[in-house]
Amino acid sequence: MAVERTLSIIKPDAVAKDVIGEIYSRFEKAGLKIVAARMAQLSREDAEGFYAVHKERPFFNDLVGFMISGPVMVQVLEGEDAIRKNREIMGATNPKEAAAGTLRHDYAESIDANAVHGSDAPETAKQEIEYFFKADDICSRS
Ligand code: RTP
Ligand code: MG
Repeated sequence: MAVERTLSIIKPDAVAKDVIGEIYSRFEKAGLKIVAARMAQLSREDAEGFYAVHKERPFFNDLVGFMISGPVMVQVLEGEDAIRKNREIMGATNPKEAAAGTLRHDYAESIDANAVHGSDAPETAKQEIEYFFKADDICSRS
């Protein structure tokens, strides 16, 4: 299985709950190494650009409003099968459907305030990493 990189965001709800450390611990225990990280207060423009793929969806405005409601923690995770593994650790989009032991089961309030984001495919991972980080800001650890 190839070593991959994926973009992860700890959303404003989970930052406000002070569970950054617990979420990082889940990543590390699963073999996902943090190779770049920064906290950011996204502007409306930043959030709209990041979620541009959802522009026509009915939840777009709420999603953008939520993502700018407080600081987020953005990180690049590196490891074998990192994209799929991170999605597995995150759990289903709707926390009511998320399996026990997943981040969204344990830390998310609702489908809007759902604690974490993770890239869903290699192409989106590449685009999303480039959205937040310059190549020089990422430290390879594999
Ligand atoms: P994410 O992109 O944040 O990792 O989440 P995801 O892949 O599991 O879900 P996606 O379909 O990409 O949707 C992005 C975010 O939009 C919000 N959402 N709300 N009210 C709704 O029906 C609805 N559907 C999606 C969620 O916060 C989701 O994480
Ligand atoms: Mg998504």
